[in-house]
Amino acid sequence: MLTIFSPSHRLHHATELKDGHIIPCFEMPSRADTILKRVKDMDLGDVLAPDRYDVSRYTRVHSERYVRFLQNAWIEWLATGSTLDALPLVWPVRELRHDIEPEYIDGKLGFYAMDAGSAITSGTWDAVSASANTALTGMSRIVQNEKVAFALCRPPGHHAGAEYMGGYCFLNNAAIAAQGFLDAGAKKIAVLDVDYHHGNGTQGIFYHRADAMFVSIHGDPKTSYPYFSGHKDELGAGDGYGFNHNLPLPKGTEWDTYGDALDQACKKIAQYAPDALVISLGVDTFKGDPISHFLLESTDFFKIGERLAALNTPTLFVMEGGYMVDDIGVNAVNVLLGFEGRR
Ligand code: 6XA
Ligand code: ZN
Repeated sequence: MLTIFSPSHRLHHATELKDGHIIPCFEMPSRADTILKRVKDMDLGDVLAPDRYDVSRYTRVHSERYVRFLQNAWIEWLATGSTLDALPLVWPVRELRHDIEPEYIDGKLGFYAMDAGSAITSGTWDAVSASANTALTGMSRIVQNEKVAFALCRPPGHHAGAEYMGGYCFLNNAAIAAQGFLDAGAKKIAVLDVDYHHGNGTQGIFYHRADAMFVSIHGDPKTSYPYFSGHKDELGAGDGYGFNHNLPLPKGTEWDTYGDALDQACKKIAQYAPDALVISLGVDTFKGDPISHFLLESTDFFKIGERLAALNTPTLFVMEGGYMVDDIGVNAVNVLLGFEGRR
């Protein structure tokens, strides 16, 4: 299996607010480097650098003004005299105005963010554009007849919506790649999100559409981040009604329950019969993950890959979350080895 990887991911190295402290983000550069090392140690296949793509590929799923904001935010932040990470402090909730984009960077940060978990730093744009290009390159290889590819994206993307960042995500790599498949001629595409956290951004991007099915297995939002999406009754709207499926599971879920949910998800996807499948691959479902609450073992990740392979559909894996840095390489690559029938 081909892996696409860019060292530019290291340009994004941010902080986050946790328990009243500003700490280095759990979403840190060593994550992707650990996975890459495991890809090489296990001889998964060739590792390629991403091709370059125009921002017009990103604005197929994000608004132009949001992408412009991401490109300019760091310069605007520096102009205020700040030198530390740019974090939002105020949000347009409920009855507050969100029809006028603020002109000042503090306002823009809140306007374009769902949380304070996605600090912008000097290298953020270069890293997130390389990450989106990583997913697009994997997509393009599959269009050129590769059966499967692994886009080792970092930063992740599934919380990023059409017009907002959040949860360590800026550009929605999986959605950009899914749209890329459609633009290259696919009629139907499915995105299956197996990260511990609901992929609210991907859901939102495709919520009104029938040409993209979104299916997600995740921690129940009643008790897990992102709290405000991922319930069972979110089934899509308008033309998209019936093409969105959420399978929330309680904290403490182990393989047996997880495997049943995965079977249900695979059944939905098989019925839809997409031309290609994008997997939002989070391995924060691991029992040792520091910020998540499922209890999968490292060997369970092989089984995820085996079940996905049985769908017999061209498949692009797009890396999302997973924070137990020592084990993340083993767990992510176990999914890919399982897909290839290697254990
Ligand atoms: C709050 C936790 C964000 C979760 C990020 C994640 N800062 N998403 O793993 O998949
Ligand atoms: Zn996650």
